Amino acid sequence: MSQVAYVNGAFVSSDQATVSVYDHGFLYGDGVFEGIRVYHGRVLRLREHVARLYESARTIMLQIPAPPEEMERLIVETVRRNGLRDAYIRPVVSRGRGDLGIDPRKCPAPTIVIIVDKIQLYPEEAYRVGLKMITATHRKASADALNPRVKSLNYLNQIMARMEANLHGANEALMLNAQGYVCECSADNIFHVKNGEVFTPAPHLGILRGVTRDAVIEIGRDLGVAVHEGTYTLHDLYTADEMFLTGTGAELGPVVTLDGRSIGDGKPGPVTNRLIGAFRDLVAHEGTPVFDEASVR
Ligand code: PXG
Repeated sequence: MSQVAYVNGAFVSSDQATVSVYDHGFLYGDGVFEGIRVYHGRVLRLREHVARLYESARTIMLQIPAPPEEMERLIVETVRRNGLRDAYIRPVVSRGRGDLGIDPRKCPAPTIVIIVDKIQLYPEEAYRVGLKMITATHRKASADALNPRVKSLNYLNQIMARMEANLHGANEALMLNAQGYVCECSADNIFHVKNGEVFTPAPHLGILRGVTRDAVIEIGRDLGVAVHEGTYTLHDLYTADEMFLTGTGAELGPVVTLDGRSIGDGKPGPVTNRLIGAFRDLVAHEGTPVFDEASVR
């Protein structure tokens, strides 16, 4: 079914939505984006996602021609026009239309697109029995090449890793940084559990600082579980009791094998399941209401 998308000031049917072939987002991946979720008619952590969008844009010197409050309003309005109470939102801001050279000075106006649709990243079954993961040979781009903190339209590094996962019949690929430390998955953050404590790579190692990651750190601490942000190797992961990934699209997904090794007893573990339950509670109560009746439920 066709959805409503926002494109440069107009709401259009997503079937008919177009951007120029000269758009530098298309030609060079020059732009930034976000992935946001709507649960029960409320947008989860809208302010945090929009703040990250503007931070990504700032680093690549892309001036978004509207203040963040206006972007928040546009996002909510696009969801409202779609009428979906549970959905995935994809705001994209590209450098805009230019010529065939890379020079961004040739692009006078950014392109702003907001897409709203459904998303399911991994099969339902994977959440029940757990995800299979491999470590990619492709390393994360280092922060001095293309900082992973910037959620840019350049996803080829991560896509190369995901293709490795596909070739191995795995659901996801784990990525290491150039020094060999654990960073994150191709499109999700990674956590492991050992002796009842939770561990996740620190942002300075070169990861996208996920909004879901931050929410899980918060939830864990609220539950009285120790959560550490540090530097970990594959050995730490192979010998963990439990593992899970986090992302807006993926939510919390238990990981039960990594590089052919079972993690713990090879089943989603108790700490993971507890955090999944607490995350479900959080999305049932938090968020910016889209529809008038959303606060009533
Ligand atoms: N790391 C990377 C590299 C990501 O792209 C996350 C972590 C999780 O961040 P949030 O803020 O969502 O908790 C992401 C975001 C896909 C897909 O199709 C996934 C993302 C973005 C775009 C597409 O799998 N994940």
